Amino acid sequence: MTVHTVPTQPIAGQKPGTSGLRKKTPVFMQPHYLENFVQAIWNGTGGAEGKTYVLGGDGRYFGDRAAQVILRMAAASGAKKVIVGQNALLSTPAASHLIRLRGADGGIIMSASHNPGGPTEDFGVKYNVANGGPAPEPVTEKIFEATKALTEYRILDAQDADLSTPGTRILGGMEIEVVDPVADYADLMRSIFDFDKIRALFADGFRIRFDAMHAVTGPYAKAILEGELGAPAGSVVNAVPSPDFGGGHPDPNPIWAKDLMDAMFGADAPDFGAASDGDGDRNMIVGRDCYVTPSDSLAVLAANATLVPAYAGGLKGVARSMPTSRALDRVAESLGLACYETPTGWKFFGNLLDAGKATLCGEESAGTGSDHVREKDGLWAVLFWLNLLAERRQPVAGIMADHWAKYGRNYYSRHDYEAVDAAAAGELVAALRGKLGSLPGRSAAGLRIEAADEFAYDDPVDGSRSEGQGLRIMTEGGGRIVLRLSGTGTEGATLRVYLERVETDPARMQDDPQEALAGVIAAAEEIAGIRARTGRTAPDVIT
Ligand code: VG1
Ligand code: CO
Repeated sequence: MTVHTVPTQPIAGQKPGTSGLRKKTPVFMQPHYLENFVQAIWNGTGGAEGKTYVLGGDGRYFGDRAAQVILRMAAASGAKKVIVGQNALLSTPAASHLIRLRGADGGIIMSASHNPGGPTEDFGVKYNVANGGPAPEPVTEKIFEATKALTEYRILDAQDADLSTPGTRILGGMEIEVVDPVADYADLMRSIFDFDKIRALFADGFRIRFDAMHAVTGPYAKAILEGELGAPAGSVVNAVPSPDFGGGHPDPNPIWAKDLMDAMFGADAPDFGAASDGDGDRNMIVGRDCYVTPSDSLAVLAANATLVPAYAGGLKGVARSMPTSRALDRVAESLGLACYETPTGWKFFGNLLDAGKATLCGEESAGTGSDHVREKDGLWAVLFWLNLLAERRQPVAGIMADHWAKYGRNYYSRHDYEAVDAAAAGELVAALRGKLGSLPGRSAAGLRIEAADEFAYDDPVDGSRSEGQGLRIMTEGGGRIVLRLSGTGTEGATLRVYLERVETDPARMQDDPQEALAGVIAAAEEIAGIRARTGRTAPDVIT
């Protein structure tokens, strides 16, 4: 087997975003595109020589081909070993766990997460570091710098490695260990939750519908929920990962998981519904006639954490991304816990988890997780809910009502304007940034603005500073408007507008968040001129 050193040139735009490098699949399939980025990962992280990596992905189109390229490149650069999920499948949290469990130097996850997959949809590559978490900004910065200085990449000339059965193979001088993607992850879940209690819940007739959205969580949910915990066969739907996610959009929210919403709000609804995304790190929670927003779910998990064996001793602290609602802060305050506010993206939680400053973290985009891995974890969140339902034996709606009565309710919604003209979106943000200083003291749509700024984060562990992390406008009565541009889209710009308002009077709580937020929505429009600047009359997706 020969090692080829292939001359190449830097390819513009290989800058990792919120979560790795994401592009349209045909872009990733262009000559040298994937190879350049993988070589830049090695070059930006001190080389692959002697290293052990974990490799897997969410099963989307091109993942099987990309895995073979990455393996041949790892072998050509002298890696010692790559641990690969069978058929190149690993959910993101399972990959994170495997890196930690095996003490690997890092890992590559082939996924564009909640973005659709297929020949004309999206593909992505993310590099995780030795703690199991997404590479932090200083590392992604080095990788990006390396993409700009490439002159060659190294790749082995070899047949495809057999990834279809567990076992050890040799590729050049490198060992490939193909592992069952589920087994180690299932062990970890067993060590965190009270499986006996959850089994008893199902034995009493509790019904769940878990929608794997044709994505990677299917095999995990089947094995754990149906196989081990005794949920009736058929509780997990859309359980077979498909390269284009059954033509769907594997983003677990009320829009893209509409089937699940219909089932949970229909006649004879199950007791509990859940879904996860393409790579299995997101979760959606819905009770019978009761959708739980991700921000509320995070707050409920924090408030009930001691019901779960692994967290019975209490939490060290909690953290949320800046746009996530402040429902978590209320729980933290009442429990006397530190509550950290980080920029969007899981990479910012890693240091807090490593330093033991936080146990539980979450984002408004349906991501929750804890210090058991260094990624958000969809199925973990579902098992957490099941554990607390098994303890409390109350409907989800009852748990939410109790929670709001005790802590108040943070009405919350995110309005997304997708594939907006990138220049127009940039101008919108620039114009708003320019007038932030003049907003405090003024009113918009009858709401008094108390403060406005652009969020920057000083990491309390390594001292690094991340600027330009979203524009925040605080209104009277604990309301908030946040605007930022997405870092995971692959077409034009996606403008995210996050809206929040607090209600502490149970007598004034209402059901529909859009109605409860009408004033804040009007204020956002008046302040930012979204319609005029984007040419849109309404958001594309409201969650
Ligand atoms: C989005 C979410 C963010 C999440 C990221 C990755 O980023 O807002 O909270 O961490 O996706 O999630 P952005 O930059 O588009 O707003 V996943 O499940 O796609 O890895
Ligand atoms: Co994801």
